[in-house]
Amino acid sequence: MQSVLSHSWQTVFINANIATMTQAATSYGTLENAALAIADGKIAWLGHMSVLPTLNDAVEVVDVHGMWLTPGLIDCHTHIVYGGNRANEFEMRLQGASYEEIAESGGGIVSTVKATRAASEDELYASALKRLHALHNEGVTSLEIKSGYGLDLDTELKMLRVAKRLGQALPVSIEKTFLGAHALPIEYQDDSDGYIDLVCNTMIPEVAKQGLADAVDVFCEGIGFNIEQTEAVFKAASEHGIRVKVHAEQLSDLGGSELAARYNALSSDHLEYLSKSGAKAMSGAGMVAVLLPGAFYFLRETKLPPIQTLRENNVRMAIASDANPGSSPINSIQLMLNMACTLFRMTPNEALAGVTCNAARALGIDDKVGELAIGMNADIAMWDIKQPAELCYQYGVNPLAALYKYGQKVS
Ligand code: DI6
Ligand code: FE
Repeated sequence: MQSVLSHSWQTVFINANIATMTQAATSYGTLENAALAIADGKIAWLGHMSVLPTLNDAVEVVDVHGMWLTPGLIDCHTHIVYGGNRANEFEMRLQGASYEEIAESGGGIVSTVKATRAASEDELYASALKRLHALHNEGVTSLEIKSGYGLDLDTELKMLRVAKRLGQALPVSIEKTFLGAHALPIEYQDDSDGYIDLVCNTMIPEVAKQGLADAVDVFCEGIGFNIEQTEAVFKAASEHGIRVKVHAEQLSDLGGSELAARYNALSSDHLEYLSKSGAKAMSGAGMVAVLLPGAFYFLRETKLPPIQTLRENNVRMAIASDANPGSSPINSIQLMLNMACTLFRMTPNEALAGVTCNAARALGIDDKVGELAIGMNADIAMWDIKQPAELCYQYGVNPLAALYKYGQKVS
């Protein structure tokens, strides 16, 4: 894309170090001692200070004094809209019960479903807004939110409306994902195929009609839905022109990622139990592997996702919070950066790509965000750090110095 001429620039950051995170780049796509210009909410120019054109008086010049600019961070997998919490199950797990045992005895996702159905739209909005604030304060400018704690049409729609409203409350772009096939509601306890029928033939058409979903997701797992049911949901979504993604290979290997690859899925998420053939299929389909270190940590999982196999197969890796009440009650993207490195042994460069360019790709929005390049939205985080690895290395002191959305300073 052609750069915009300097006479139309609104803001220029000077004396900046820039981690552009461009897909092809290694080492953060670093540009040191650089400048970046914004026009019409987009990045109009970036390059070394030595080649910065002469600026006219109308341009706002921000001297960054050597701080680092990165793309605004992207959390590409969250469940932040829900009622109640599951601190009681946390205590049960500390007394020895497993996540699967709790789910099988009527706790788990189903208990959050009860609380979410009972909550008003305003209550759901208020509790989710706090979680969104926490993520935004750490530099998040784009976020995915899933439904899936309603499991009936009205509550699923209610959750998606709340997700949409959250995007109007804060300067964060929200991608909405319909996850009706998250768990089996009690009404359908002995009829999982009947529930999948409802998801495919009633819920997806209505969600599509109301334009409330950018993607459709399925929990493909022993305690979720089997391969045939997952495929039925993928088919219904595809018929309505909605891209799919999957929670797969989290607790066992059912082959959900390979199935998803056949449906041109955006991503497959979790993946601790992903096989080599699953990784190959994902690579062939250009899918993103979304890794969720918060769930790995909170469930005290010991089986690592096959990072080296993903690397060898050139599968792009994203990192997300999976913020949810059951398996990752952690609303922090900065902690995920740290955990991706400490728990998964990813490099800081991979971790940062995981919350920028690769997260954007996992959401199908990589033509707009996730990289600092000419023509991309000016969603930019400014960090008071000396080198990008600090974003992964230290946790607890927030190094965010400023945040810009569409070129406007928002914090
Ligand atoms: N996998 C997860 O990690 C979340 N959903 C899913 O399918 C957990 C949701 C929960 O336990 O409430
Ligand atoms: Fe999840």
